[in-house]
Amino acid sequence: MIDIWGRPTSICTQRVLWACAELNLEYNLTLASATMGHQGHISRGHAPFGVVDTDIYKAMNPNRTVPLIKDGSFILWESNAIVTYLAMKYGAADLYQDNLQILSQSIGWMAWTNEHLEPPLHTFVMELVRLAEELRSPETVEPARTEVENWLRVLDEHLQDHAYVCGDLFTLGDITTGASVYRAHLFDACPPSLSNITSWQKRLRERNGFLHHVAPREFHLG
Ligand SMILES: N[C@@H](CCC(=O)N[C@@H](CS)C(=O)NCC(=O)O)C(=O)O
Repeated sequence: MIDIWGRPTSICTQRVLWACAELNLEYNLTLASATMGHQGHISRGHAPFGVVDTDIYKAMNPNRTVPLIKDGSFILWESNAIVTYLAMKYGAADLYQDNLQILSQSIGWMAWTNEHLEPPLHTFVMELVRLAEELRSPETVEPARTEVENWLRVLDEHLQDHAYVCGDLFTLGDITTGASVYRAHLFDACPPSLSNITSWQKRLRERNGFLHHVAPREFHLG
């Protein structure tokens, strides 16, 4: 049984939970966060899940962020590293066809997502949903939208010749990239003209891990 600390509203936690679903891994999830709780963000006066502020947690993850996993005595933080570890240990055939080149390409798409999509998506979530009104900077939203759209055009062109980000088969690269692009859709930042992305997202939406851990709108808009 793998122990996971995180929260369902965290896109990084969603990646790990989706990977567990793909691999049929059993896990125990401890809700943890310094900024979000059952009702929403702390800037609106809501209580956070906590846990991350304890010394025990800091000893496992000095960043005090989520997600974090413990597999036996092995502790790991940083969501894409966790997804990669789980794939390599429990699902090399399922999540990258046991192929070093496909694994490396997947890691490339995961890094691409963190580098290019996540910063502007974070702006959407904070500025349009989570922050209390008086703490918002509305002028940051449109530049974020332009940035997301520009990078999604790169992905759409790539998907012209590929059913999934690394070729004809689903990989761990689709987990990280797919969850973030879904979030972009929810914020109307993925133009319908990007039809290759639309077809790819439709394929991802058939997967149980996506349906349970990423699809619920309240995980992104709540
Ligand atoms: N690059 C890290 C980011 C970790 C991170 O910043 N996680 C966010 C949630 S997505 C977090 O911990 N937010 C503060 C909190 O919930 O206390 C990863 O992928 O794991």
